[in-house]
Amino acid sequence: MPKILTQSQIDTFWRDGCVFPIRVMSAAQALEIRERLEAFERKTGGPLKGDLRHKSHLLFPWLDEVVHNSKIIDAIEDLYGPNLLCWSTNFFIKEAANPAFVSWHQDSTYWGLNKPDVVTAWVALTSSNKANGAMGFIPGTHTADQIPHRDTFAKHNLLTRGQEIAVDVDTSKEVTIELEPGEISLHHVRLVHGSPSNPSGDRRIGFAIRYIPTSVAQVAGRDSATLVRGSDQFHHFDLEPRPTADMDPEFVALHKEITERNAQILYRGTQVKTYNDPDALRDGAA
Ligand SMILES: O=C(O)CCC(=O)C(=O)O
Repeated sequence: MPKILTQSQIDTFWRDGCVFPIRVMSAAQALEIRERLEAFERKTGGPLKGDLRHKSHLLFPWLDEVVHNSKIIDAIEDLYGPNLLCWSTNFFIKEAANPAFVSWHQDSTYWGLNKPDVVTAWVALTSSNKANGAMGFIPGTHTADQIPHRDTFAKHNLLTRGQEIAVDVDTSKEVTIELEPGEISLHHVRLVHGSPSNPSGDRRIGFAIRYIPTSVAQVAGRDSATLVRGSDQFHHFDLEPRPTADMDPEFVALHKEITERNAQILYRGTQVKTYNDPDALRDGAA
């Protein structure tokens, strides 16, 4: 018996590689999270940058709460069973009238995980729609194996390496994921997806949470994750503690160590590392 998804939503996920919209909090709760983010940004003088955009749930309890949101985790359990880790989180912030975009890609390309049992809950903290650079995907492409990608390091590409699929993508089949604040989409790690820039007058903010069953392992180095449900009998990841205060110095140090280690994984085989560049606005999705 599924916990929150209907059988039809579960079937859609496995058939298309993506299911949406699923409401996991009210619009007012999503707005409150946006306000907390923007209060921090006002205090620190501008948009969240560099490694602060990654694994931010280790720095802010109000994001740790989103990662542990029971409706989200129920949905992940409906797909991947009761023992679950949050492997990572990434903010995808597209500023108003800004050229930032996300090229067509599969998340699995550089993550170093040993199997494609990985699902992203993309949490809309603002509306996300055709007018402000919503994500689009090509249904069914998650059933393909890993597709070759090329690194472009394109200036406005939000991905770590500006990587893009090295073959033609049949965009005639594209489906746009339109979401209201407080809704999520769930997408498979092998799904071909991307998003255009945001020409609108407001920011488009998504918080992407990457969940795995505890049986998944990292093959490209030591790694850590947060246990969000059940128990971990595999011990493939160091288990992360939960923050109780914003930017707690102990957690800031831990977060730095973890994101530096993750950068080694994401950028293996290349000299360029924009992930930890304090001025980078990249989101490091793959
Ligand atoms: O936020 C976007 O537009 C793209 C997000 C993405 O690529 C991802 O969550 O994997």
